[in-house]
Amino acid sequence: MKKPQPNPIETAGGETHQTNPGKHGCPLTTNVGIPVADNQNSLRQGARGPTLLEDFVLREKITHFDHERIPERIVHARGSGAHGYFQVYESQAAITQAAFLQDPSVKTPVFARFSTVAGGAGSGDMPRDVRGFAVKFYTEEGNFDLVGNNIPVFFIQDAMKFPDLVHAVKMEPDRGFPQAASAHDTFWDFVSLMPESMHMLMWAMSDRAIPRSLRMMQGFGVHTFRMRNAEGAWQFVKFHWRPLHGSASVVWDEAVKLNGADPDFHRRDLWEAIERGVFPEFELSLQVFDEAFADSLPYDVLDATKLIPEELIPLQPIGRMVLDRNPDNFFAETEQVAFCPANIVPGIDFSEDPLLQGRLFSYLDTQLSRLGGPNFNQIPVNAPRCPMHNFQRDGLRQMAVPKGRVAYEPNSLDEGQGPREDPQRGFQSLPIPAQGDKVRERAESFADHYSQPRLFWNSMSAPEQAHIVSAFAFELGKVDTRAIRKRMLGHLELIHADLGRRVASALGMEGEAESVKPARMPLDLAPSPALSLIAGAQETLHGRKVGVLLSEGADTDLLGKLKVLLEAEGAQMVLIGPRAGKVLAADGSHLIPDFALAAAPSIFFDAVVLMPREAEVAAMAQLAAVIDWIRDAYGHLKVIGHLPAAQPLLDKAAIAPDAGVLPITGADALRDFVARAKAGRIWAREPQIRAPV
Ligand code: HDE
Repeated sequence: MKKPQPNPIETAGGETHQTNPGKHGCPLTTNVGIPVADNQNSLRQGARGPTLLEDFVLREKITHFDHERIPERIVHARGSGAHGYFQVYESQAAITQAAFLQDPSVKTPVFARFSTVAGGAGSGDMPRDVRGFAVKFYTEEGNFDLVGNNIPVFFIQDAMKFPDLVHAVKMEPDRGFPQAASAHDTFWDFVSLMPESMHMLMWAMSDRAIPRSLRMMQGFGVHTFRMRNAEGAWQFVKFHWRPLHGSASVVWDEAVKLNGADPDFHRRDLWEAIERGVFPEFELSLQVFDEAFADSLPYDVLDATKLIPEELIPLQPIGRMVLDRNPDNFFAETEQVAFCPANIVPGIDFSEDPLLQGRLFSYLDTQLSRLGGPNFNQIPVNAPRCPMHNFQRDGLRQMAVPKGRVAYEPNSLDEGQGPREDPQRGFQSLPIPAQGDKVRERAESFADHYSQPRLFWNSMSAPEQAHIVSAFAFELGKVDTRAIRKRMLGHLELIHADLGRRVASALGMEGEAESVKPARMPLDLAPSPALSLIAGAQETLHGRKVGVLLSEGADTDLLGKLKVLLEAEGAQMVLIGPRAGKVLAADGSHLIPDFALAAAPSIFFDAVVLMPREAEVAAMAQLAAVIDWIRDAYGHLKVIGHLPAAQPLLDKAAIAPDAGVLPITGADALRDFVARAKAGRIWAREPQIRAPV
């Protein structure tokens, strides 16, 4: 028999090359374990002849490849996931019997997936959009999925409207654009005809819709749920996640540029933070209230377009989630994870929120087509980590091999070995009384659509209000149909006269608002300062990045000191050199920058430092990349530390000195820089550089 030969590939010149298979750990096989001798060439009749149908290795490989993609999620297609754990601070037995909320020593494994809503799986990370915030808790009593968003309210009140909402925001069906963007006619046409979406629109036009990092955004269960304790007593709850290292957003111009310079900005940030051991942490809190409180509100707690201000019902922190492990395989885990709001455990129950009720049906149904049949919970990322037994059988993609002749219950043939219901430990729905006629009707208590958007507007700081106005101006500015803009202006006026006037003036449409008659006149509810991200910002550099722009002749001593100071704050110093290669430092040593200037615009960093040598500055001032780097950092309101030698660069970038432009003249000045950078963006700079609207 002929010995198998390595695989020669002949070039046109007749020279024979060997493909280099690289090191290997084990034999390559087909999916049924048949060892593969040649993974370079298909089987053909003669070296230049036709390929043979008989080539089962090729056919299997290509067939598998052809089916590598599954239908992407119709919403939330673009997502990033991570593994971790959740730990309760102390027993919550008074509120709930949920097993994973009893023992502070128990670490419940979790898988979290963060997503945008409108774009496809390959879209960029930085559109103006709501972010999904979904967490699967693998508890000892089954999986609990908290499938929320980073905004506490939603566009619509009834599940019946969800397909319309999604069709309106997605690419317009005739032209196939825009991708991942709400700034187009169909979206604004729909929402302008749906007064109930006004509150969510205010949030979607706010900084919440352009988070700095998936690690730095809040999460919300949105709907009102119920919790029951072991005695059967129940209360309403709302779920809140808070990032323990602070919430933060980017500014719009930064988002636009990030989408171009690094469409994976959020995904990369999450992955790299976990790889570096800077684990994202989120605190879970509850708002707990009873029926009497719910009845006392001028709005309905079953209405997902409403929130309950923390000032009325404070958040009770109950535990912490730490995301400490990246997925091993993006497809197997992040793509195939199947969240389902209907996955709840004993101790937690639903409310009658008509949006939630529709979701209880939708997610299971979605997985049937997305994951190809009813056995998707056998996929490792979806499978419970506690035992599961039942008599469900067969179906497409069945992986288990059940034994025995009995697949039904009751039965007498399994001799008591098979699974049976357990009235004590089993899930019991709360006996909530229900009555009334069978109707298609929206409750009167859902009719107020303007009081909470007004509350939101009144709770924002001045920069946040300006951003909301700019966002409306941008989005409506991209709407072609004038009547839609006018209709929206009418809603905005009702929300708040200032908001309406400022957006109208930004659009040059003063006095053109269509008069909108509300179903119910808005109330002036007390503002909720807790809703302002800027007012509540933590002073921290934890998990943030500081970019240092170097030149030849860099001062390694100063760099070393800065690095120590930043690392003490949990921040990362990133060196940017003129090119990717080594930089000769002033002391004769060589520095290897993390990035070349061309690959690392200042949008990647939370604060920046300019450390050029004097002799290099004149040449640097000629480089657009350097001036843009500095101008962007300034325009994005970042703290800029600079050696005095960098002054000509600041002058060329037309940067006026302010509280965030700090000369670095020695070690003390480095400390001042770090202290100022911790305090975050220089909001006072914004009106100087962008005309306020
Ligand atoms: Fe979803 N939603 N949704 N949704 N949703 C999906 O399920 C749906 C809603 C949310 O990372 C789909 O597996 C309906 C509110 C997140 O995999 C689908 C309604 C909130 C994710 C679906 C809503 C969400 C989804 C698409 C109105 C915040 C991504 C793929 C009744 C509380 C989860 C899938 C992940 C995904 C339906 C409204 C959050 C089609 C019918 C409100 C975070 O089943």
